[in-house]
Formats: sequence, structure tokens, C-alpha cells
Amino acid sequence: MKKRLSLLLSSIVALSMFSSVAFGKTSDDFTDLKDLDASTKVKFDAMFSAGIFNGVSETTFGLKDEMNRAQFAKVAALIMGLDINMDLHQSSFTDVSMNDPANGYALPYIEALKAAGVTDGYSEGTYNPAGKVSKEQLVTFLVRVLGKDADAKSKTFTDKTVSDWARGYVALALELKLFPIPEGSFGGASNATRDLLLLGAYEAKQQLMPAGEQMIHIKDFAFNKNVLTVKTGTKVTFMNEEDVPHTIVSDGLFDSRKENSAGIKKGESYSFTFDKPGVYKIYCSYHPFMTIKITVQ
Ligand SMILES: [Cu+2]
Repeated sequence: MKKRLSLLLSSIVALSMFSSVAFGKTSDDFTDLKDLDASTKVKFDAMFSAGIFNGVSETTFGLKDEMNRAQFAKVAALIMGLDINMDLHQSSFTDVSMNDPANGYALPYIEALKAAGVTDGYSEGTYNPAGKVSKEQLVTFLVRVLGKDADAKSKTFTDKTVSDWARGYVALALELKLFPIPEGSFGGASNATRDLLLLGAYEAKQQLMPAGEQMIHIKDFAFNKNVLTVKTGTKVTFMNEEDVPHTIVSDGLFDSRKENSAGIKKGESYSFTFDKPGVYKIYCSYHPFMTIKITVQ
């Protein structure tokens, strides 16, 4: 019995060590993601390439695995772009410890969330890192991450499967498209799974983009806009959402091939901050018919 327990513990340690280094994967590497539709795969790939998510094993994402509060902390801190002090080894919560093989990795993220005022913990002095997260709790967390607590409180929602306190949050989250509109009732008390965490976090991350930033999506050999007007100082990110690699070039200004000679692959992006007013033609050197004109004012 003792031997089996230590075997189990060491495989958990191996697993968490693995997940912290397993970057560079795509949805095609995980057997349980193969059947997702193309636009959902793009979201998964974007979160993998940003280092926000990885699989529960080398070949499994764990789509329907239940998530816990430690996982939420890591994802929330990363999508908010919080400063993470990875040298931190002491938590302000009594139940969060580096020595916890399952959830210790989340210590710096939990502290960053606390510093940012997103969480006060679970109860006095504890965070409950292994605790499951219900769907309505996940919704509430994400609405708070977006800083829209007050908006949620003014909403009404009549779904009886959502607790009274959470109805405004669920109504707002559906309005903001953080979650797909359920076909039947929402089921707020059921436990949230990793697919919901990923998709909700992806949408929240898009919405958290500061006012001085713009995102252009590449799909079907085209930018999703032909023209764009931005203020001087705007950072524009070009995100590739299809299997074909592309490049982002503006003659005399920038060339993504300098940093990424293999082309920008699916789920990868290239960003440029436009510091000078002017009109810029941007194109893909592999497919020169792909163009966008950006006017910087
Ligand atoms: Cu191209």
C-alpha cells in the first residue's frame, strides 16, 4: 500500500514537471482534441503557444477533466499579464505550499492574483487549491478578471439551475460570449471542466487587450480586414488561425522572417507597434495577394 502511494506521488511529480516544460504543442498532438472544429482548435493552439495551457499528459489534454482552483489561478494570472514572481516560495495562504506535488506549482500565480485583488482566498487564510470550481464560480472568476463585477450585479437572469448570487454573472458572461449559449439550462452548480476554462479564458484574454492594441486574424489566405486605422503607438498583433504558415512584411519597416524564418504557424502571432503616423502596406511574402493597409494617425 505504501509503495503504491509513493509510486502515485512520484508520477504526479513527473506529470507536473512535464507540464511546466511541454510548450510548443498543438491541438493535433492530443488525441482528445482531434475532433474539435477548426475554429475551436485555433483557440486551443493560441493558448498552447502562449504557454497558458498544456496537456495533462503528453497525448491527452483532459478536455472533460474537472479543473481546480490552482489551475484557475495560473490561467487567470497569465491571461491578465500579471507580474509573476517565480522565486516566491512562501505563500500567504496556509494551505498553499511548494511541497504540494499536485498544486504547489500554482503558488506564485495565487500570490499574483491576491496582489491584484482578484482573490482573497477561500476562507480566512486559506485558498483551497485542490478545490473544484463550479461552472457558476468559474463564470464569476472570469467576470472579476475582466473587472466587470459591478456590471454583473445589475443583470437579471431567470435560469433556476444557477444560484441566486451568480445569475447576474452568468447573464453577463453569456452576453460577453465568454461561454457558448447553452442549449438547455446552464447548470451552474456542476463542476467546470478544462474545456470551459480554456475557452472562457481565451475569450477573456481577447477582451482584456488594452485600448492601445489591435488584433488582426489570418484565415483562408486573407487578413480579416483590408484596411485598419489606428492611433500612433498602437500595437497590432497578427494571429495566424490556419494550417498554412504566413509572414508579415511591410517593406522598409518590418519583416517577420527576421525573427521567425520558418513563417508564422497556426496559433502563432507577430506584433508590431506603429510609432510613426503614415499609411503602411502590409503583406505576406509567401502569398503577396494577402494585403492590409494600416493608416496610423
Ligand atoms: Cu501567406
